Amino acid sequence: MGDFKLTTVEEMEAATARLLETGAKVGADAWQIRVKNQTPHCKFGEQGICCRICSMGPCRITPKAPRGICGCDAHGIVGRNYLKFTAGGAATHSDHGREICHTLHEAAADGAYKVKDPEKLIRIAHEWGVETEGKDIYDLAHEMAEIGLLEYGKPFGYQRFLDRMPQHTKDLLIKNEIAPRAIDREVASSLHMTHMGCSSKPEALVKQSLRCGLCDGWGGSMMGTEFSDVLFGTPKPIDTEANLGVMNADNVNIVVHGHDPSLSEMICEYADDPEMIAYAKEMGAKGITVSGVCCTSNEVAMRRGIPMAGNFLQQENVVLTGACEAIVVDVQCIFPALGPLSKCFHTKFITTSPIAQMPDSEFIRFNAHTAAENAKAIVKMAIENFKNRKPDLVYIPDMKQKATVGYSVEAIVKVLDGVTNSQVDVTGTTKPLLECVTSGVIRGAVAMVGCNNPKIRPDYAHIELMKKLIANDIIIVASGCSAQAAAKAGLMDKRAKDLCGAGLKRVCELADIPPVLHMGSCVDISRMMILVSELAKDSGLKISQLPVVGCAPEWMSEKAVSIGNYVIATGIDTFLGVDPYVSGSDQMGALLTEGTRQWVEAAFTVETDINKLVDLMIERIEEKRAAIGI
Ligand code: MSK
Repeated sequence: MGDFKLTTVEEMEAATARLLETGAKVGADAWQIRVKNQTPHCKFGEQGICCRICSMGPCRITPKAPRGICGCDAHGIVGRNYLKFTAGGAATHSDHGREICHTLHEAAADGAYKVKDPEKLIRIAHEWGVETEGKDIYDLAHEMAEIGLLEYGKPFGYQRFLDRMPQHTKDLLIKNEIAPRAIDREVASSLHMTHMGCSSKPEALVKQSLRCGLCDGWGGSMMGTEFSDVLFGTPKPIDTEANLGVMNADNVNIVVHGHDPSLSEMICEYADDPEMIAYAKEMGAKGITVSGVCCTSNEVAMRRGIPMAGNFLQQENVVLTGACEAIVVDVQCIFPALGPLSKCFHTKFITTSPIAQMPDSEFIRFNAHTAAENAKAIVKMAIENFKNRKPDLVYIPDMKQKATVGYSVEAIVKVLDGVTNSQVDVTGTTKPLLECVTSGVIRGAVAMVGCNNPKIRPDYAHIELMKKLIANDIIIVASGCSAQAAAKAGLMDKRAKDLCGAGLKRVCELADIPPVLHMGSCVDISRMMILVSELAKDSGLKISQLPVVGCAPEWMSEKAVSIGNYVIATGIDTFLGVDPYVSGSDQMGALLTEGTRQWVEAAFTVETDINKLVDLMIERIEEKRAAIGI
């Protein structure tokens, strides 16, 4: 292994503690302080048994008051809260996908946005039955963008991408009235069902949660991913670095944060412009470093190798380094705390979307028409802010790891072509991967996703679970902040193969891959759905029979609940390390952890003890192997 060593959670915590000392000097607030102020949490909220959907309450369920004023019991209240949570997440991801459709609609040969992967656009057009022969690629892009936008409000039919599912999965969803219709309809129907005096039957609420989640994963998110690839390129393996040490004290540091790549792609473009670099030098810096936080970071890391400064609970740390000239955000997972925190330093906190407007920020409204000039203005603003840095506040932890990222489905299929012993040509399919699984060289796969949550020691669950899984020859595909936790620790360095069991290590060597494959951002969990669908089709098995599970050990957002719903509705058992506020209803608990199997052949497992969680996953993978006789 040479000098390779994982970065430990303890080392990351020590770096954070040092940064918090700087924060204390300047009177900065921090999430660590706010967590203390907010605990213990409200027990009613934690159990999901507080209802405030009408103004007769708020009602809270207790042994003495088992029903709300309207007569709704705990099961109905927990169920409605769960569905609302899902609808919030599905709306958020899908609106991101809608923005990408609009960006595609703006693409032009001489414009800021171009079509970088025309083959993919043509492939999707063929899937959707759109004539491509003799069409200008930009005319086709605009036509496809419009068809995509209609998926949000079409009056009839299901989401087009359901045709990518194995027939069995699609039939099951249609039969059980879970197949998602228009995206906006599923979100609106969910809010209709949870209105006072509508659904209070847990089965109905859980079924709609699954359907609403599916309109995200197989609708809005999938379009977000696919059309981002068309616009910015389908990811291929690329080297980058991760953790706060990627920031450079000599350079102007611009940190991009959020989710939508339309903005960050442009920022990266201009930060690389020789004219801008010369301007930075004129202002006393040696250059410009762009790094990222959260899923915007995943997007630009996968396509450009832009380094990842950190994940969700590290967003304040980038400002606390005192070396951040601008933190530029688009949408989702952005702490409003960044406004007041930036005021303690010289940092410019720049919001850019009407969807995410925050106090104490500078708002530069970003849109596809003015993308180039907006991005240029932001980069200039950051450069001009370099002189305002206070050198005595600058401390960048010397902590970073190498990572190889960019494993789209296309890239995974390509890199694994080399590991087959097959006599027949199986290149371009998932069959080489299946061979590794059926022979037992790889025992199975885990899709690790989701956020950080102060309820779990940050990154600890992600990293410890991954270490144990790879040691047991279980390959990991990761996205979102889970992927960044892996990269920060060093698990996306190819040398991490030495931490694997003998089988997975051999595969990593043959395919020249790390044992944890970075599949992208939160919307890119749709890539994982495509991969399992291909595995099922190539093996002749049902998705639910594959030795594959999902896991979100530190999740926190509504989007994560929506994701969880579509992952189980696709047929994949999913393991959560944080309870989704359903402990107040045994009926809801039973439905989510077992009852959904009758409709979608998969369910959740909730286990807050991380050691037990990983053992349960390994057990489930081995059970699935035994059931299909491998
Ligand atoms: S950014 S949703 S904290 S994974 Fe996609 Fe990370 Fe969770 Fe946001």
